[in-house]
Amino acid sequence: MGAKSSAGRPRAAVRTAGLGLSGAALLLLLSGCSLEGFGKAFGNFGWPSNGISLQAHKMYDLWIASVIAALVVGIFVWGLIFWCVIRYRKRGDELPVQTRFNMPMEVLYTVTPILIVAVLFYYTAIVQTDVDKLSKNPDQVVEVVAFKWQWQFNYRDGMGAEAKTVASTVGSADVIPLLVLPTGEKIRFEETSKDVIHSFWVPELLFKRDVFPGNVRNTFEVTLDKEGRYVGRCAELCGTYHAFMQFELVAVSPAKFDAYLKAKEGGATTQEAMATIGEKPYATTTVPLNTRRQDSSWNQSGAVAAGK
Ligand SMILES: [Cu+2]
Repeated sequence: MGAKSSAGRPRAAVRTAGLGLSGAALLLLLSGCSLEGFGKAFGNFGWPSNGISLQAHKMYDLWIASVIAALVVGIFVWGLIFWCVIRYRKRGDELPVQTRFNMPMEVLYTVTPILIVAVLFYYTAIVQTDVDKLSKNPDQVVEVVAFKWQWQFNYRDGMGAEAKTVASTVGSADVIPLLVLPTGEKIRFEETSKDVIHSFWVPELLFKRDVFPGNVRNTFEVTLDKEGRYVGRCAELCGTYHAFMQFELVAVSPAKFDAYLKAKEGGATTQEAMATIGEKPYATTTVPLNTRRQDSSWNQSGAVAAGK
């Protein structure tokens, strides 16, 4: 009897594992075999799906693939738990066989998690390296200058602090600065701050990087793949008017971008240059905050209590 049941147990475990794996494979198949299709079918598993850069899409894929790996392991473990609960449920008052020091099992449940973590680490390292990768010859170089409490964007003729600015846009309390950039090109950002630490953040890039004062020049690159207008913010609390530090990323076609930059180089203002490429001259995703405190904009408890 003993020999028969010990041969049956591993087979049942293998069967449960097989069921779990084929279930996960079936789900993937049904979702159209793409990570994006699978993710969309399940609400992207909480990951922002509105990325607008090649880097953002890679991060999305890593997340969905990690969740699938977790689900496969989860289904397998749930299967084992339920199998044990049913197969070894209490049948009498007799003490079951006590097993200890099962070497193969102990090796298995030590090696398996290490393998899983190693594989997840491997793909994370690949995607992270890719997101952080700097090309030798970026198509555009933009110097991001942060200051209390606005942004200046300098279009440069080369890389590094020694390169020259060919055109620039600066924000004010009244006008949100527009960061016009082309799609499909490698854009390199070089960040520097005039005062304290700020952080350049466009939510749709799924990326932000701190902007340091002094001789630290943080750099990163993105390749945009979706035209449109996206709000940008400062993501590092930098003082009283931190919330005023908004800008707008305007992703346009390379042809439009070239025309825009040419107009700027010719001395046009940002608004005039936007008009020449048929784009709205001011930000559309956000508006400057009202700096003047009035009853209507000063929403402290006093105004509320007064019924205004
Ligand atoms: Cu800031």
